[in-house]
Amino acid sequence: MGRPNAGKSTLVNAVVGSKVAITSDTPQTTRHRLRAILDREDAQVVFVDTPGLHKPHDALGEELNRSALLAIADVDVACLVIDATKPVGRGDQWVAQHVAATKGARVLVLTKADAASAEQVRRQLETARTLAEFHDEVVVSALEGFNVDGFVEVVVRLLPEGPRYFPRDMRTDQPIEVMIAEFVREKVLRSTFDEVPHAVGVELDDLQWDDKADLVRVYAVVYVERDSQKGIIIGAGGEMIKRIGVEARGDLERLLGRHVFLDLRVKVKKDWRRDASQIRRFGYGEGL
Ligand SMILES: Nc1nc2c(ncn2[C@@H]2O[C@H](COP(=O)(O)OP(=O)(O)OP(=O)(O)O)[C@@H](O)[C@H]2O)c(=O)[nH]1
Ligand SMILES: [Mg+2]
Repeated sequence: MGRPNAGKSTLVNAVVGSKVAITSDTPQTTRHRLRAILDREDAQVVFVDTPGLHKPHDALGEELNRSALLAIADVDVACLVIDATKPVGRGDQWVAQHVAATKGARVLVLTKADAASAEQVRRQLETARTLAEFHDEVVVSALEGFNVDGFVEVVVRLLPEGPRYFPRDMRTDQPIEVMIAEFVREKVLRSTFDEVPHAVGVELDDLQWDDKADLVRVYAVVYVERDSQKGIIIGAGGEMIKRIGVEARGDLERLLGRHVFLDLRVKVKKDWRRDASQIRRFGYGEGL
């Protein structure tokens, strides 16, 4: 659990060693709870990545918070993720209250240590420790892989014994269609600024597996809320959407292990973030 942009999804990817969650500089990147599975000989750990808890401004924001709070209800270990580079504030306090209320163990995770000085890390830990009672604490850099193993060890030690819940080769519980739409959305987020990334929703129109050509044809629609946003995403002479497509295709080929033909369209769906049924259609919040 953590504020938007704290580094939760980056940490989850680092833990399982592959990209299961999308990440970006834009707060509220993650829009649904997702599971990432780490399988070892002695343990299987199911990490639950959640949307950042924040003060919601629309129906989408409310859904994101609801989905995060539902996720924390039944975990064995709740991790409070704090960004080492940002002052601990009311947002963190609020998240910590929810972490403190869980029935399982609690771990304080200070991340982005690579971007903070030793002194900053020390002070940050001192403040963060007062937010709740923690069973353990750990400092990591998910981006540089610093102490990610240490984090996993802390979590494994706190887990109760139980069965393997997932097949040993399964990395995530997200359907492939959801991952494809999310990978496309990530590239849009990373190419746009201000209000635009928040107004973007991606829907998969069609997915065609062509075994003979060792190819997957992906037809996706990028939805925005205004004509002006559509113009920004398409860009002058279609430059922007072309670049988004090239970047997304690279990621999708790694994900699917095949050549990918990607057809991207941009459409306007006015004020979709206020529309609960549309939010669910995209699969955001608890819509999965
Ligand atoms: N320097 C540094 N940057 C990091 C680290 N971890 C994450 N980041 C960056 O922080 C930004 C946010 O990371 P995310 O993993 O998307 O954050 P999140 O907590 O999942 O955010 P939401 O999904 O919006 O709640 C991205 O630009 C990451 O590259 C880290 O260990 N070091
Ligand atoms: Mg995230």
